[in-house]
Amino acid sequence: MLNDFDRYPLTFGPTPIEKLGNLSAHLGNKVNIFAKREDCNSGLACGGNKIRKLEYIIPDAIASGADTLVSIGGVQSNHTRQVAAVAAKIGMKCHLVQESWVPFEDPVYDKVGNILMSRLMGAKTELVDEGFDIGIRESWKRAIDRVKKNGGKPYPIPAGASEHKYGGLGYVGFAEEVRMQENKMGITFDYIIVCTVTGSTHAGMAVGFSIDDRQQKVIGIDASCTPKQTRAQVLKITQNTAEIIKLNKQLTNDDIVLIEDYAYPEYGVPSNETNDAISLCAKLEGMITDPVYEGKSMQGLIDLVRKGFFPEGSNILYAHLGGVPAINGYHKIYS
Ligand code: 5PA
Repeated sequence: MLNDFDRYPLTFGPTPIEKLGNLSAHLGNKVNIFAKREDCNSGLACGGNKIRKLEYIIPDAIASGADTLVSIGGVQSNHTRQVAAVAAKIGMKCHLVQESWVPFEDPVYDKVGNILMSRLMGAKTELVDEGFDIGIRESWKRAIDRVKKNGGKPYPIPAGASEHKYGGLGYVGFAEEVRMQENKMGITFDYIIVCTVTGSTHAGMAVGFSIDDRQQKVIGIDASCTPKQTRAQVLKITQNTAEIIKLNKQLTNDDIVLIEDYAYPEYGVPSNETNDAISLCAKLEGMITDPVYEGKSMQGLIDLVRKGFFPEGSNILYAHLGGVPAINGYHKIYS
């Protein structure tokens, strides 16, 4: 499906799938839970889902003759950290707009974790006092103009590398990779759990798993707390991605499964239940999830298992998309 597209290798190769046996047992062995470790996909600054997406975007950036990647996210954005790492690796400059998406007060929030790593990799980090929005932002447009004015050649990468023409391709590849691994393992995953915010991870999976009619088994757990906008963006990227890969199937709103119940109290702020899930998973599996994204999808997974959402005996694949560096900004919750 992806043979027509250039790919710039930034990952180690197929990510491992491991059984979360202790978590499955803790939940009564009614289902078999596995994790696909996208958080271990690359040596570039701890990796994560954006590295897989960027593999299909970077060839276009290089072909454009750009010298500066310009992107945007919250102060503790994982995405911007991964853009900074890729810029360093390919020898480009990097300008990051870091907006105040999260109302979390801590004196070190804008100094540790992701933003620290981005600075270490040479990115310019511009702090902007604007609230959360996954859409196209004025601050980002201004940053692109400023790079131009200063004689640079910007290559714009939107929030989460999502609303980019090639943003969905990486996770189409994820589905192809899972099918290959299923063949080797001799099992089939009945459900795939994914944390959804800017949408191209979920969208790519919906397209990729539609090949064997599993798009409605991709269960998006919303972490944006603005689910209407997130759902609309997932659908748009799904349809765009389906078109460019010439999928001969029409995917509609019914093909996007997005559960809204776990994003509270708001984007970037964990609930007590999210923190319980993070702690349970850490203690049982030694697997760390973060308070903004993966902790919420882990909470969703655990709650859905407890509620009997999945038929007994189901094989469930939890996509661990990365995000661990942000926990440093939230140290006061966990110390
Ligand atoms: C992010 C996103 P999508 O944005 O593709 O829906 O992915 C959600 C997601 N897990 C899931 C982790 C660890 C993530 O970092 N992060 C954003 C960021 O700025 O870091 C784009 C929001």
